[in-house]
Amino acid sequence: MTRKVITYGTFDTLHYGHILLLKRARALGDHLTVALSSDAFNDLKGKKSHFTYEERHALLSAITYVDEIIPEESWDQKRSDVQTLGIDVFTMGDDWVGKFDFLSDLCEVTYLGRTPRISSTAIKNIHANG
Ligand code: C2G
Repeated sequence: MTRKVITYGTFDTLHYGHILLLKRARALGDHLTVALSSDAFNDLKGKKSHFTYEERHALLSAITYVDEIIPEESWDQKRSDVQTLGIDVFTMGDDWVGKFDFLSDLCEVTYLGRTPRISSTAIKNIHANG
């Protein structure tokens, strides 16, 4: 019986914090789906990503821990994603701790420690300042 895991995010300027999150998420089961924030949803989140959805998708597709990628287009799709995809475990970095506990009637909900001292924002600042 395949134990399916899902996680959500923008994954802009992919970095080792993302990789460590995806590695640990995948280790929670046998299959990892990443719901990748669309460019339009990033606007809703107030996030301007450096790379487009297509570019971010291409990077994630190269990661061995990622088995499937779906678009994240709204805040409200998580419940239907979990049900439709038969998800057993929902996981996010712990900057989101508690925010998605409402899913716990459908699946396990777990939060993984964020990797310190690296973020897409910091990388963009390095890039901007040369
Ligand atoms: N992350 C991490 N360590 C970092 C940076 C990010 O573990 N140094 C994790 C975040 O906690 C998140 C994932 O990597 O679980 C993706 O990070 P973002 O792309 O910043 O995701 P976010 O914009 O928080 O999107 O519906 C949920 C949202 O789409 C989450």
